[in-house]
Amino acid sequence: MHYWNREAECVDRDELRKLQSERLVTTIRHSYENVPAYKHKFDKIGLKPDDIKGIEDLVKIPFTVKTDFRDNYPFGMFAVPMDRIVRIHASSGTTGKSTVVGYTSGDVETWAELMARTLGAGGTTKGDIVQNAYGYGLFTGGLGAHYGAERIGASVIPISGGNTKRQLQIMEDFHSTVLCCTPSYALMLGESARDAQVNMKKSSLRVAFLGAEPWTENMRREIESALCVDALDIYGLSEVMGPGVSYECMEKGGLHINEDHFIAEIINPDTGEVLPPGSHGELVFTSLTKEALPLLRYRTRDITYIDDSPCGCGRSFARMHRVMGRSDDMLIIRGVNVFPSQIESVLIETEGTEPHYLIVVDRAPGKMDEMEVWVEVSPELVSDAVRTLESLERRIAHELHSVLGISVKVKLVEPKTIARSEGKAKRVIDRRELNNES
Ligand code: DLL
Repeated sequence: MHYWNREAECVDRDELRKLQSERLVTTIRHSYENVPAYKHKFDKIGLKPDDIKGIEDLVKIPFTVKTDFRDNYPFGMFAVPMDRIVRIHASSGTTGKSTVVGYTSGDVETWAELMARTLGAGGTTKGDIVQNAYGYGLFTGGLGAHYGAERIGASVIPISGGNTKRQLQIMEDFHSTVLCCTPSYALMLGESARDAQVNMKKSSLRVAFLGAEPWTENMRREIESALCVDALDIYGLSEVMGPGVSYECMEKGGLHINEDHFIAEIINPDTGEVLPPGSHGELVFTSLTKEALPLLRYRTRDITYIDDSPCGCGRSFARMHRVMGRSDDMLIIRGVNVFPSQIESVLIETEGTEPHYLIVVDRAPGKMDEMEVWVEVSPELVSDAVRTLESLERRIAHELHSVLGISVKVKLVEPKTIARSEGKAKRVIDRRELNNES
């Protein structure tokens, strides 16, 4: 039998609302009493924890945003003493400072349960062999999927990302039945399998749990046919927990939100106004059970809509449509969050370059994302030896790699070749065409 917590996932929606209200009240008190940043926000508008009596009072609570993490870097958002923290993860922040998140042992337990639900919704059982190609490390993907698979009792192969040839070899030799990785990596594995003439129809692989970056229905079709699997979308973000926030079932009609642990809202990103179910807008989460890092109305910047109609699978949790875009300028390159401001800060500190640059992102069919940064060199440098220019290129690429954690191609261009703009500068050309379909 595959893992399925029916009691939680098929809960009656009236009961769910009651549970959310109770848990919200506890979370508010915990946040107010233990996180000065939250207390400060409440006090500033004269809001008392007692004013929040249930979910109907949610709108009174001020939003939390990514910069709150930066302002309280590294551990200021934690609501428990460090001796209760058993795990720390981090993801990129807007200015190069990471967003740091912490977990108590209770939080790690909850995370494992929610990831078990996620993998269970695609039919994972303890008999499965899970090839976990999400990166292990500060990124939440690797350990998140790992603990979920272990919770089910499946056999986990902690292979982490990269080394495609080896991935395919292990997949064949170990008879992996489940794959966890980013959708772009799944595409690449599919392409490499085809090139190496691996017959995926004969492979044991059955299902893939893909997330950490936006993808499309077209990509789903390609991955499903290249790898001969069901490809399911999984969503999450470090601040909320990591993967396991929402997950697709085999109906493939949107991602069920783990509503007994998180309240989701959709707001107008410009005004902050809460929008009714079915409206497109920015996704906002409030955590209900988190101990180390309670999150109150956290603005994800992810654009989607919520469908609370019943699903054919029997789960009663509302579904979010696959993420359709972001309301800020964050790029996700091979699953890694990248802000143009991080690139800008590297260029500003590099002598010999002008503050004019262009970021070009592309993804050839079946290939991984590529990022190229075009940088104008200073007029004085143009006449210099090719060697000087090459070394400048290498220096910038090296610096960008150490700041972003991914490799980037750098192309030096002549002065005044990057188009100037009078309005908002267009710094990014994203050719991945993710937004042309839903
Ligand atoms: O990407 C957590 C994760 C790991 C999710 C593995 C799924 C699988 P962060 O690095 O903090 O956390 O990045 C969070 O990634 O706000 C979205 O913009 C984007 N994202 C995550 N999952 C999806 C998805 C992990 N399924 C940011 N579709 C989020 C589209 C996604 N975007």
